Amino acid sequence: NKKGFIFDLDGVIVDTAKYHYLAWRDLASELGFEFTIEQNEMFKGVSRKRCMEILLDIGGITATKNQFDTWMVEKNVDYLKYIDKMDASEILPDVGRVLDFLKKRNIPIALGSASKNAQPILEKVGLLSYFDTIVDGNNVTKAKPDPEVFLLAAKQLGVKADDCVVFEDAVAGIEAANKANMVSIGIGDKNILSEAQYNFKDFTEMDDAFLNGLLAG
Ligand code: B16
Ligand code: MG
Repeated sequence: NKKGFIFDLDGVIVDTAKYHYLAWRDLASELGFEFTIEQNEMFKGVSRKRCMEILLDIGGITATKNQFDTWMVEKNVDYLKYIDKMDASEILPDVGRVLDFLKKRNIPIALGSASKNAQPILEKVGLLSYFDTIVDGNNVTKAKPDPEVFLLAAKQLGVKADDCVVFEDAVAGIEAANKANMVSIGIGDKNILSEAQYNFKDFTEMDDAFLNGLLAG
């Protein structure tokens, strides 16, 4: 069967979490409270709106709908300033090697991310042309752990869900991949991503033999 590969963005291809953190921290400080790097862990893989809700919770702030939307826009404008400076040097180790491996074999590749800024980020780091389709926060209504994002990616690749492989760094993303009946591969801490079918610290640990096994399986 034809296989398809789906990559999450933040934490798998690039570490945009550090820029999300700076932008949320700027907003928190403007609102008069501290937002720590530890608290930022909760924001990984989570939609922008949900992050905003959690941030206000942390600050003990009740916002009107108007304030909520204004602050969310403000955070994103700030975030875009950070990502504007990104380039290929920010691609995580060996992501390029794995993408090349798949491209050489004509394997369809999708992005499956919660971010609404996915396309400009891929453009900035020069990886956009690898992706046959991009499914992101602009295309889905249900956030991970709902499998919608990955199921839509499979559909757009023209590959059956069972024949897709997902690379994810967030617990909710692994859960979404499992619900979609896809092969789930955790990138990061295997104790945190314990529900993943396979675990790798990063792509430097994933060799061609493993990738060939996925293509054959
Ligand atoms: P944006 P992923 C996620 O990316 C981030 O991990 C998460 O922190 C962020 O809130 C979310 O994208 C939405 O991003 O504000 O750019 O729309 O891991 O799903 O690629
Ligand atoms: Mg992620």
